[in-house]
Amino acid sequence: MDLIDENGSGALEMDEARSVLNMMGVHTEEAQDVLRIVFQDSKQASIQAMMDVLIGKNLRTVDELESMLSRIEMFQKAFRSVDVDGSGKIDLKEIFLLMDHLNVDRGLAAEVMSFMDDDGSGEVTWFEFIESITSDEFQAAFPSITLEALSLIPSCVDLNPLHRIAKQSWFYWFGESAWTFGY
Ligand SMILES: [Ca+2]
Ligand SMILES: [Ca+2]
Repeated sequence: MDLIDENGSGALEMDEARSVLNMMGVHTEEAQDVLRIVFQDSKQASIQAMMDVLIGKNLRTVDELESMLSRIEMFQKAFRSVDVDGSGKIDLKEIFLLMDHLNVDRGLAAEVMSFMDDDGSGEVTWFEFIESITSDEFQAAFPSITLEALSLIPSCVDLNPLHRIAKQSWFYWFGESAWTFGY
């Protein structure tokens, strides 16, 4: 699943482009300016086109852009780690797991969920995730749930129930030695 380019067209729709800018730390008026330019003659845009504007208008340096791009990778990694079952959305169960990982009181899970789940669908989409994590209000309310902390959560493999069952079977079949092979 490509989180950024959901329909795999290679080009970004307006809301996808806005979320990319959001991840890169380009917000509000600055983001509006970039989007206006990039979408002037087209209904779609590429990340490259947005970077060209940021550089062309001297809004960012090349070095800054590099670290901005690595932030996008952090967002993707964080989302994939939290979305344990790979459904493309985060449910309450997965919020519980994330709170356990960050040592945050599970009692706050419902609050975190209702903050992140902007449309009240019961699940947090990729866009809702970005909107929350980049929001000052969210950071003020849940200071330990940061992009940095989330991106350090180990890959979902360890949490995946199927993988855990597989682990138990290996242990059953091969005993202690299974662990020494890195399973
Ligand atoms: Ca999920
Ligand atoms: Ca939702």
